[in-house]
Amino acid sequence: MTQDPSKPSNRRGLFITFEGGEGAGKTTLIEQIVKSLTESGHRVLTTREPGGTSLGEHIRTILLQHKEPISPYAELSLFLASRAQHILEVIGPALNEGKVVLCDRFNDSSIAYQGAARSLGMDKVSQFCDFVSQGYTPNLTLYLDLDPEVGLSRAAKARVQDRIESETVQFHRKIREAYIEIHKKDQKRFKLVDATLAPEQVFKEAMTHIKTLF
Ligand code: Z5A
Repeated sequence: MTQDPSKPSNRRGLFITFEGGEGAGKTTLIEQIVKSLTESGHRVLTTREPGGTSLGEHIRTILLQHKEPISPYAELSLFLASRAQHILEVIGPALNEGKVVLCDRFNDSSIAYQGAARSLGMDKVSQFCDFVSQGYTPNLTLYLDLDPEVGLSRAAKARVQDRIESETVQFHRKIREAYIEIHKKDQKRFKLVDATLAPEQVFKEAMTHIKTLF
């Protein structure tokens, strides 16, 4: 029987997502991984959430720059809308073509930020994420664990704070606690990497997990 390539279960590529609080070092790590995997002959696609598509980038601007208060339910819906389009236009096709997809944030961000920090409920948000992501579960998630105060100060040095970054430290602490809870529940997929280490060490640790996928 011929397999339907549009089904996530028939995908040929690998889906790796990156999670962490502000300034944890995801962008820095992804750049190193792309270089390494490309040099080893893999076809790699990097993308990010919210964003990754034309619709997603519009949504990103609203989510990060909107000046009026946004309902937590509206906020979650916007992140999920961006994700649905991202899967349709970018993630699904790349996986079906056999690429290694490196995605900066995915479902676990919604569970930690909207589920825990915005108090919508981690289980509830997880159910919505499962519905919207249609079976596109990451093969591996690398979570960069860092004290939020250290991450926020790294991010502040790098650029101007956006709407979510400017939340209280308490808000960011809840996000870290949520990620650690996800790690405890799903240690096979969701790997914790110590983000206090120097970038080369973070990269080395990340690659030990990635190599198990090939
Ligand atoms: N969000 C959400 O609420 N719900 C959702 O479902 C999704 C997202 C998908 C997206 O912001 C926001 O949306 C985010 C979550 C929320 N919250 N906020 N704000 P974004 O994409 O603009 O930002 P980010 O994902 O938080 O990334 P970031 O702040 O740019 O951090 P990063 O990519 O993890 O870090 P970096 O740019 O690699 O490094 C930051 C600085 O630290 C930089 O100067 C580096 O040189 C330095 N760095 C990096 N690694 C190290 C190490 N190892 N040691 C020392 N210094 C380092």
